Parts: sequence; structure tokens; C-alpha cells
Amino acid sequence: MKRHRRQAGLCWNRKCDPGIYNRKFVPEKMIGDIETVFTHAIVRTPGRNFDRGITTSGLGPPDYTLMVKQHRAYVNTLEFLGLKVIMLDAESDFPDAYFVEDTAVVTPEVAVITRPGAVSRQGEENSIAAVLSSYRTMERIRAPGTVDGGDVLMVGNRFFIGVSDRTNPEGAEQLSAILKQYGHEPVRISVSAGLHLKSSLNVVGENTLLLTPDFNGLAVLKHFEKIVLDDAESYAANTLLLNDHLIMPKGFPDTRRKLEKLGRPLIALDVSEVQKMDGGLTCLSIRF
Ligand code: CIR
Repeated sequence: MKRHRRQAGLCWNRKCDPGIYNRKFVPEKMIGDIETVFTHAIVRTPGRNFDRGITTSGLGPPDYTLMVKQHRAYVNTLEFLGLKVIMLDAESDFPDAYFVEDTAVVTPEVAVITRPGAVSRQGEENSIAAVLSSYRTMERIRAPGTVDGGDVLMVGNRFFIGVSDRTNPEGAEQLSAILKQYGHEPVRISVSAGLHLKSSLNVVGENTLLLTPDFNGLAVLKHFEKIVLDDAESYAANTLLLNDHLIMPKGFPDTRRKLEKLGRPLIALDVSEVQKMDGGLTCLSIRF
């Protein structure tokens, strides 16, 4: 996989709120040799109708003003980490469209536009394709295949693809074939718990995964170091490793202690309103 080296100190946003970070940003220490540096992110403003999105959380009605504030803090964090953020407008027909991650899988070589698994979300991908076509060769998942980007975890050249209620075997097959064409190694995992694969499994270090107990013991993960979450903190599995920093949801002290041992700068963001809509930190952006 292609690696990019960021020019130290040139691209972080000094205007963002430093209060949300627990360490000072040290550009020259930021990029480990083994890690991809992401330079761009696509995000979408949550619409006023975001509370009409799909949810099973049972956490009560979300608050729009708080959601916008939390989303802004998320965008500030991406900018702080050096990413150029491409901000799209809300889509009135698609209340879940700010969960942009589900609409594309982007590798250094190709953008695969998905066909989201929830019928109410099919069509969100069109405006994302228009943006990504300026940056990558384009491929598409076609009917009857469905794929949600939340089911796809990139670990270097390897792509774990969750087969879930949203990503069907046909979609996983199409995505695997495309990824192989571009030299990547797809590995399928059956998603036995949680909405998406990345609701339960994420990469937090070169060879280290953060995962819920449900996914511990999978043979395809046996070569990785693992941090297994306490059941009560399973939501924190959706932690995002981005440009050498870990972005985790606020309010999960046991997970925080475990992640601190990795020695990476840790940023905890309040995403209470996102959680109410079954989403998490990874879902809110497409990073490339
Ligand atoms: C949905 O059910 O599709 C949205 N309410 C939440 C999507 C979250 N996306 C993600 O985890 N990648």
C-alpha cells in the first residue's frame, strides 16, 4: 500500500478547540513508518430530519442542536489531524446520509461506491460518487449486491468484509473481486452481533485490534494482538485510528485505560446523539 508522509507541521488547524485533546499535537512524532496517512475526509452535515433515520438504540430522542455541536467537534478533530475536510450539505430525502462511511470503500487506488443495505439509504451514494470521482478510479457494487462501508475494515493491504444484515454475500463477493483486482486481500467475517463489523472490531495499532468479546476467538484474527472490551463498554469498539491518533467515544473509562497503554495520543469525543441513531465515530466520515 502506498504510504504518504505528511510535511510536518503544515496542515493542522490551529483554530480548533484544544480543550478536547488530552495531549499536545507533535507533528514530527505523528507518523509512524508503517501507517497510512490520510489527507482527505468527506463528511456531511446532519439534516434537521436526522431523527427520522433508522435506529434500534432505544436511547431516546436525539437533540439536533447537540448533534450539530458534536458533529462540529468531530470535523474540528479531523482538521486538527491534518485532513482536508470536504463538507457536503444535508440531504433532505436521506435522514441517515451523514453516516457517509456506508456509501464508499476507498483504497489508495480505487473508490468502490456501495449499494447500501437499508432500502431507505439507497441513493445516498450518488453525491458521494460525484466527489470521489475527482480523486480515484471508480467501481460500483451492483444489485442484488449490498454493502455498507461500516462493514469494511482496512488493515494495511487486508480488508475484512463483514457479512451482516446490511452487507449481503453477493455484495461481499463483488467487493472482494474488485479489491483483488487492485492487489488487496479480502477476508470475510460473519457479523454475528452489532449493526456493522466496525461496530465491534477496529484496528488501534499496527498489529492490534480492539474488539468485543463476540469477535474474540475468530480464526482469521489469530495473528493480531487483541484488546477485548468489557461487555458494558462494547460501544467503544467503534474507535478510530487516524494519523497516529486514537479517537474514541467519551464515557468509556475501562476502554480508555486499555487504549492509553498503547501510548498513542487519545482524543475522546462526545457522540451521544450519534449513538442514539445507531452510529459511531467511523460512520461520520470517509477517510482517504
Ligand atoms: C443506519 O441504521 O443505517 C444508521 N442509522 C446508522 C449507520 C451507522 N453507520 C455505521 O456504523 N457505519
